[in-house]
Amino acid sequence: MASRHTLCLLVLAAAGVAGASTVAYDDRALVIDGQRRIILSGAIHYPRSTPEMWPDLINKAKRGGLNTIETYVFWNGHEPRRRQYNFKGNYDIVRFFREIHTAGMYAILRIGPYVCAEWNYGGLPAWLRDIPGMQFRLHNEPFEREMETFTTLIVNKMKEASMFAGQGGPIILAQIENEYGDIMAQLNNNRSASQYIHWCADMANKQKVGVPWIMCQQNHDLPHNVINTCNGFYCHDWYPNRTGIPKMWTENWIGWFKKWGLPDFHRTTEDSAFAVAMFFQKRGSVMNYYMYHGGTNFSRTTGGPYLTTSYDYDAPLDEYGNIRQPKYGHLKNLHNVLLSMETTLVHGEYNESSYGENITVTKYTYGDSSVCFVSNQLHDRDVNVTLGGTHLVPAWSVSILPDCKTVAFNTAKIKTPASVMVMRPSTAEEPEALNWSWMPEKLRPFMTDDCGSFRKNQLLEQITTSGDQSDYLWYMTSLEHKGEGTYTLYVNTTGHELCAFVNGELVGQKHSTNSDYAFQLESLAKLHSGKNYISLLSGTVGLTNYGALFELVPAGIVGGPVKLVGPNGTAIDLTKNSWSYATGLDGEHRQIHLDKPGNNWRGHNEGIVPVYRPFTWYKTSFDAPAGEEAVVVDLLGLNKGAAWVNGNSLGRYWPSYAAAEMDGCHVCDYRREFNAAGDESDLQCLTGCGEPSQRFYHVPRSFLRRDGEPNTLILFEEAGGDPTRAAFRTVAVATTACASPGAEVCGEHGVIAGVDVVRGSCGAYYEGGCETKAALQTFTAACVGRE
Ligand SMILES: *[C@@H]1O[C@H](CO)[C@@H](O)[C@H](O)[C@H]1NC(C)=O
Ligand SMILES: *[C@@H]1O[C@H](CO)[C@@H](O)[C@H](O)[C@H]1NC(C)=O
Ligand SMILES: *[C@@H]1O[C@H](CO)[C@@H](O)[C@H](O)[C@H]1NC(C)=O
Ligand SMILES: *[C@@H]1O[C@H](CO)[C@@H](O)[C@H](O)[C@H]1NC(C)=O
Ligand SMILES: *[C@@H]1O[C@H](CO)[C@@H](O)[C@H](O)[C@H]1NC(C)=O
Ligand SMILES: *[C@@H]1O[C@H](CO)[C@@H](O)[C@H](O)[C@H]1NC(C)=O
Ligand SMILES: *[C@@H]1O[C@H](CO)[C@@H](O)[C@H](O)[C@H]1NC(C)=O
Ligand SMILES: *[C@@H]1O[C@H](CO)[C@@H](O)[C@H](O)[C@H]1NC(C)=O
Ligand SMILES: CC(=O)N[C@H]1CO[C@H](CO)[C@@H](O)[C@@H]1O
Repeated sequence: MASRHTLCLLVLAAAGVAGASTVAYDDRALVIDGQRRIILSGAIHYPRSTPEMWPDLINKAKRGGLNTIETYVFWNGHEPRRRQYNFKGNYDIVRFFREIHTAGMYAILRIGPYVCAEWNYGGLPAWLRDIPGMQFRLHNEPFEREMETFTTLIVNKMKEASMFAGQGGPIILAQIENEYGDIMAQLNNNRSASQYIHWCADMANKQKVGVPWIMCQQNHDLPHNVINTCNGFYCHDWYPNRTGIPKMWTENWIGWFKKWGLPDFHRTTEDSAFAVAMFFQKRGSVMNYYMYHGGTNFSRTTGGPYLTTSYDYDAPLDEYGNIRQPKYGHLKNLHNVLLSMETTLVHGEYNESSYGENITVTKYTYGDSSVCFVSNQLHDRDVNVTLGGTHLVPAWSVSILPDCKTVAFNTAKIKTPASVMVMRPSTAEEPEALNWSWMPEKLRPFMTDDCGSFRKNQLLEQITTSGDQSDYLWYMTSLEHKGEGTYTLYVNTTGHELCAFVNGELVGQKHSTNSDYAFQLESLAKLHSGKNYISLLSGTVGLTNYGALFELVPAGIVGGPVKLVGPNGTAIDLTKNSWSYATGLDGEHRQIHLDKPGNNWRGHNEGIVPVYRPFTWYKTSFDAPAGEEAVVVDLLGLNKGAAWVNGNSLGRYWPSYAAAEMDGCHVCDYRREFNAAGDESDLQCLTGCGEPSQRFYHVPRSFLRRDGEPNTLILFEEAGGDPTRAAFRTVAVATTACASPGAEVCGEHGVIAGVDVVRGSCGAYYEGGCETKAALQTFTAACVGRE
């Protein structure tokens, strides 16, 4: 039985790589070369890792039992300025699809080009706003022209590289727009929105890509020439709103993203498997994990509003590309069971029967083979179900019986041991302290209102003014004052952070919280007789990426008010003053992060660097840690800023921002509907409460020089921190306990009850054994009784 299935899979896999394929569909499945197929896919966003990481990530996905890789396409990464394109490095999209092809996998191309994705502006370039008459994602010529130009460019690139299935390439599905149904609802099904979504479908179909076009979350007003798909934590109760199209799940949210100030989200392995099994129990046939590898990287343009630099997502492959157990292994086992039943699932006659409230048995029958699913959706009760024997089905779980007699898989019974991530010093000994040099950010030019690029008697919106070419925008003004006076300065801003300088002195610094971007800064302002200068530096931490008309969500000191209020109540309103504007910091314009010669770094080898000094650049050199393990830099002690290694952006850092303490940090029960998007009281399985939202920052190996040449780390610290505690570490993955299949080594609440040594097959990733008794004793002594 098993060997027949293995053979069958090999033949199908070979068919997937060789030559041109046709892709069609019917009400059950995608039909590739005339055969209905089950698609098990995982999202990997190419810019969130490096080209050097891609083959390993893709191959791990394949070994995890997937046959398809999915990605969005990131417009503002590819076209940062109008008609100036970037397809290099981690934006080399054709290379990414070639890697998928080389691995013998299928691909799903989700062009959008609006992608949401917790990505700056949802992937739309900020320069779009400068085009007259522009309305994002509605029926208007300026938007549609730009969208069509970019979509055509991507399609043509893929065609030139023969990446579509009909050309012998891996792409079997393409997506246009993204979750627009939700936006139409927010716009009350406005006519312009309806015209737009139909235009999108027609424009896409004109591209002649030879594979079906999909639209996710388009449950209403669905154009006739696209397939509607589901996104969510669960999609078993969702059905496509048309006959003749298969049930597809484009985003199975396997975890969740993190914002500054929030702890880590975890979706349990049991519940993740439950959702997948339920989907296939209820006639699903195409499923994609969002994310399979979330990745790192958020440079300025890649992070969404207030998102951490890590986009780990609790995915089966962690931020660094390491296998996260037991999630990876448990889902792999599930994939293998599902694929072993492929023919019966996509052809079988479907019969569902209830065995009591929330207990469902589904039987697929095809010829003389039948496969069964038994689901128990009760939250608190295990049940015995009789089906060719009696089977205990735990609460909130699904059992799969490939012969309708024996249970091959239960979603709540994990046989894969867990892994833990260990951050190790980069050398065997504690690393030698790094030698730092430093340089102040040149603020002086901005401490008067003389050097701006233009003036206006108005407080302007930040994105319009800066074009998002920098996180920072200066608002500078001056006023005459008679005699000395002590005032309170009030500035209202829509976020995300603000620094106030009065006559060259920093008087106040404040930032938004993750739930509320608008705030008021209040600080002391001492005026002297004569001319006084007020300079306000506004900063963004990623732009809004979601919602109807999200391009109208403002940033910066839009309209203020900005005023000075004296103790006697006298108020000086500066809102309509003459404000002078400048985008970006001096150090950004001079590209200090590239470490060009001629910069006046101070204090090298003198051991004196100022700490807790705002607006300071720091530089150090370091040796690349030996080995192949992922490298991180621990930035504990720093406050907020940005980091670069050898000129490569590591993204924004903010280790001073601790995650909130929440009830959900102390409770985790998989037997319930998971919801990370819900209100706080509903959250569970959180970790890292009270700790920095992000302390470790990924340094991809390809950023490092290997031949013993020194590497350079440059930090821009804007709020004042201590770089002397920074250190490089490598990330090791350790297995906590290794259970032989079926054995339950772990005791209650994840306490290690015993340590065993297993040869050969403890989860497919683990090979070999442990040879000496001493090792076993050491592990036993160190581990038993611990969590
Ligand atoms: C649709 O919404 C857009 C954006 O709010 C608006 O400009 C337009 O007038 C609306 N059209 C209709 C027909 O309501
Ligand atoms: C799809 O949904 C819409 C809105 O709920 C409904 O009007 C329409 O009848 C549905 N179509 C099908 C084929 O189910
Ligand atoms: C579906 O299964 C139930 C329970 O086993 C059975 O009574 C019924 O006849 C089946 N229906 C069909 C159409 O096979
Ligand atoms: C069955 O499931 C539904 C939907 O989740 C839930 O509302 C209901 O309370 C469940 N019934 C029982 C007996 O648990
Ligand atoms: C299921 O059946 C087994 C064996 O008959 C029995 O020991 C167990 O208590 C039953 N469990 C439940 C939840 O009914
Ligand atoms: C009110 O207070 C301001 C600031 O201290 C001072 O400059 C001003 O002269 C005061 N006005 C009156 C009428 O006292
Ligand atoms: C400015 O912020 C304060 C404090 O949040 C608020 O009370 C006030 O209404 C705001 N003013 C305006 C004009 O928004
Ligand atoms: C730091 O500088 C001191 C003094 O020049 C030197 O002895 C030491 O090796 C340096 N450390 C590193 C890590 O470069
Ligand atoms: C770690 C990483 O991949 N960083 C990248 C983030 O994105 C920017 C802009 O595309 C790249 O320059 C970085 O290399």
